[in-house]
Amino acid sequence: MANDREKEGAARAGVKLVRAGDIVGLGTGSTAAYAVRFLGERVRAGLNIRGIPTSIHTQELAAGLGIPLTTLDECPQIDITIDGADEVDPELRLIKGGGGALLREKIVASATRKFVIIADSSKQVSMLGKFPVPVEVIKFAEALVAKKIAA
Ligand code: A5P
Repeated sequence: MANDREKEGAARAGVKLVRAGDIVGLGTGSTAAYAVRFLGERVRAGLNIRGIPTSIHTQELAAGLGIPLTTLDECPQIDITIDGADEVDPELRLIKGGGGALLREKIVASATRKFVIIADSSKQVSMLGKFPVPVEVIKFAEALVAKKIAA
């Protein structure tokens, strides 16, 4: 419950950074979902932005809230991305991808000018690693990646 209030507060603060005309990367997970909902409120109040979702789940949520969506093909430069994290250390290093959207999240992050992470205090750790590090592998590279990880 307290974590939910923190997620909500972080999401509100993140969404305040979005400006008219921005292409916005939309993260995945329960914290990012708060941000998508707040962004939907701003869009319904007249804010002109387009979103690029990092998962099907976020795509459906955003579309249902009336947020106009676009693609990396149309807009290869993203102005701001708002996303959650699984762990954050004091140097602001992250573990991400626990929600199953790692590949798209990394692609969107790499195309983003401003990357905003929103997280509640349960995500703060002194050292990364309690949360398992997610690895997402395409079928083509499966055997090779398994071998490299084992090594
Ligand atoms: C999605 O793949 C992750 O990177 C999420 O951002 C992460 O799992 C955080 O999710 P919650 O906000 O639900 O904790």
